[in-house]
Amino acid sequence: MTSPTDLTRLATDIAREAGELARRRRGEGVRIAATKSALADIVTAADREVEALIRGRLAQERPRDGFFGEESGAEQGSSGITWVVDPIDGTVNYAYGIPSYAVSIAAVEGEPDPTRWRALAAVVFAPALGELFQASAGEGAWLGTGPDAQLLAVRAHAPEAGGLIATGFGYDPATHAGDLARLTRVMPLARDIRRIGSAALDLSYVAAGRLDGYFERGLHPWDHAAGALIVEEAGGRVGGLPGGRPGNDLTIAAGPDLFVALEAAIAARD
Ligand code: LIP
Repeated sequence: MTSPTDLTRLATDIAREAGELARRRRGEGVRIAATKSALADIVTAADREVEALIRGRLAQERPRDGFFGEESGAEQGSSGITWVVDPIDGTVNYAYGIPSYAVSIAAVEGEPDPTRWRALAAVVFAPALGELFQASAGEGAWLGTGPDAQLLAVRAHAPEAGGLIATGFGYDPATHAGDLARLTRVMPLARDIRRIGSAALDLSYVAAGRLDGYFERGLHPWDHAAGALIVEEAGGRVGGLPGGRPGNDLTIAAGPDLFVALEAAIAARD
């Protein structure tokens, strides 16, 4: 059985290659290839090209593994391992020329179901920012690789000042009232709010102590698969609806103390 660190090493090599392709294509100009769930939910030609590169390299290196990607769908494997991939997380940032976008690659074992899988390896690479976050199950979470890598730890929560909390809003305007109501319930816990526009980077920043917490409704498995393992390996908690796993209904990530407060505030009803 391949070790989590071997899977992370492979994911790191592929993420670096994919991220450089994304960065190069950005410099050449971005073409919107289609819209998906709403007019604001775009996919660029680079999203599709980067995912094809990732999928091809994984098929070459590990042909028996499954694949679950944002742009090209899912394919069951026979090895018990599935790769969950967002080729460019933060697509709107990417299209607008904002550098906060990332290649997100996770390897999970078991059912390719986010409520049941166990994450083994995770890489979030932001090529325009030159930062790579990675984690292997049981081996901690790191910024960078090799001897210069920095071990990550979530920030200890100081409730008196409030937390620096990130969130996001769905592409569908019909969901905004609920998102804003949820934000209103969280504000008493916050010193301020950040809206970065990439769930993979939001989660990686919680792991790095750059954010105290993050919550968002409407994420897909490829948005949170890698970042969730990075948070957990940095000593944080990741969940969804009370007692649940992260998912489309809700994703919450924070240090242990703030996680409990966020979960309660979001679940509270007036
Ligand atoms: C994005 C997420 C972000 C969310 C956006 C979108 P994409 O993923 O990373 O947190 O607010 O609505 O879902 O579409 O750029 O891969």
